[in-house]
Amino acid sequence: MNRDKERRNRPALALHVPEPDARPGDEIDFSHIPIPAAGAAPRPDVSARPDAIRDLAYGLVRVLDEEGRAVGPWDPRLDADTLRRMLRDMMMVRVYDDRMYRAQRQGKTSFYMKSTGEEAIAVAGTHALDREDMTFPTYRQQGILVARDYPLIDMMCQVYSNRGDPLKGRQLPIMYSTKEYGFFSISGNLGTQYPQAVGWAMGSAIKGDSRIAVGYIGDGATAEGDFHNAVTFAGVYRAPVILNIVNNQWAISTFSGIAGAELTTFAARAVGYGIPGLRVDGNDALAVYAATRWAADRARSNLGPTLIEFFTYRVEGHSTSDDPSAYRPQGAGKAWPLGDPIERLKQHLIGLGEWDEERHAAQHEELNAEVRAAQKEAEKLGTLQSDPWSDIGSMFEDVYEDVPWHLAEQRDQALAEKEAKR
Ligand SMILES: Cc1ncc(C[n+]2csc(CCOP(=O)(O)OP(=O)(O)O)c2C)c(N)n1
Repeated sequence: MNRDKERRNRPALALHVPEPDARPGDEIDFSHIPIPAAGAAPRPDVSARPDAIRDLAYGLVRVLDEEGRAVGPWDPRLDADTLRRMLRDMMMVRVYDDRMYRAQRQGKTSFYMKSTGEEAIAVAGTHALDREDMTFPTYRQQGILVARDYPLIDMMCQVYSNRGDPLKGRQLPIMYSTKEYGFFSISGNLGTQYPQAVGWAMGSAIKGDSRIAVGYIGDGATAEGDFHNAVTFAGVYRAPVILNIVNNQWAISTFSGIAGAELTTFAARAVGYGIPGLRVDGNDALAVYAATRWAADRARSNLGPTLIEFFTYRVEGHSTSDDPSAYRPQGAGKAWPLGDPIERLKQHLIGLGEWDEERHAAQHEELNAEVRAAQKEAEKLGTLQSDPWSDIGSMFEDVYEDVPWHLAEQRDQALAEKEAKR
C-alpha cells in the first residue's frame, strides 16, 4: 500500500516520440540543417585508424561548392569523359524513371519506384567500383544497372512482367536481379541486403578472390536487426565490403527521426562498431565517387569495411502507391538545400568548359528517344495488363537441376487447374 502511494508521488514517466519539423501546410524550412562548406572535410589516408577519423562521421564530405567548382582534398580529379558519362547515366535514370512512372499510371504495370534526387548515389558510386564488384542494392539504385549498361529493354520487361521478363514474372516490378552485371536480387524484405553483402564479401575473402561487395540500406531500414548483425560481422572479420546508408530522410511516411536521426548521424553508427564512418553529400556526384573509391581502396587492401551515409532527400513519393502531400509540406524535395545532383554535375562540367546548355538539351532529347524506342520494343513482348508472363509452370523451375517428384506433382496440378478455368 505504502509503496503504491510512494510511486504515485513520483513524476509520471513519459516517452519521447519524434516528430518531423514540418507537416503538410507548414512552411518548408531546412535552415536548421548544418551544411559544412565544400572542401572543408579532411581526406585521411585509407589506412587511418577509425577512431582517429571519427569526425568524418559527424560532418559532411562535399566536393562541389555552390558555384559548381570542385574544391578540397576529396576532389577525385576525374577526366571530362568520365564526368560526362556520369552525367549521362544520371540523366538516363531520370528519363527512364519518368517513363516507367507514366507506364504505371497508364496501367501497364502495377507499381513503380523513382529515385529522383538520388541518381548520383547509385551512378557515381558504381563508376568508382570495378565492373566485377558485387552490389546488393535496394529498389532505389536502378542507376547501378544503367551505369553498367544493362539493357533498358530487359529492365522494362521486368517492370512489365511480360514474356521478355528475365525473372519470369516472379518478382515485383523494379525488383531486378542480374548476376552477370553484379546486381544481387532485390528483396522486398528490408534489411536483408546487408547480411548478404557481408556474407558475400567474406566468401570472396575466404576464396582469396579480389572482388569486393557493396551493400545498400535506407535510413528507415537501419532500424532493422539485420543492419546491426551485418555491421558486427563486417567489423569483426574485416570483411571487404562497403556499407552504404542512403539517408533520404523518409521511410514511406515515417521520418528518419524514428530510426534515430535525432540522436546522432547514421554514419556515426560506425563509431560503436569500430569501423570508419563517412557522412557524404549524396547530391554531389564527385563526393559520392571519392568516398566510394576511398572505401573500396580500404576494402581491397584488407583494411576492412567502411560505413557511408549518403545524406540526401527523397524528392518524390516513396512509390506509385504513396502520396507524400499527406505527411510533409508540398515542394519539400525541390527546396532541399543541397540541390539537384544532375544540375550540380552539369554546372560543374559547364564551368570546366566541357559542356553547355545546348549539348545538355540535345542529350536529354537523345536519351528520351532511346528510352521511348526501348519501351516500344519491350511492349511488343506485352505488359502486365495486355500480356503478362503466363507460364505458371515455370515457377517450379530454376531451384533444382531436376524438378523433384513432389514439385512436379504440384506443377501438374496447378497447370490442370489453370486449364480447367479456361
Ligand atoms: C522488413 C520490412 N518491413 C517493412 C516493410 C515495408 N516497407 C517497404 S519500403 C519501407 C520504407 C523503407 O524506408 P527506407 O529504408 O528509408 O528506404 P527508402 O524507401 O526511403 O529508400 C517500408 C517500411 C518491408 N518491405 N520490409
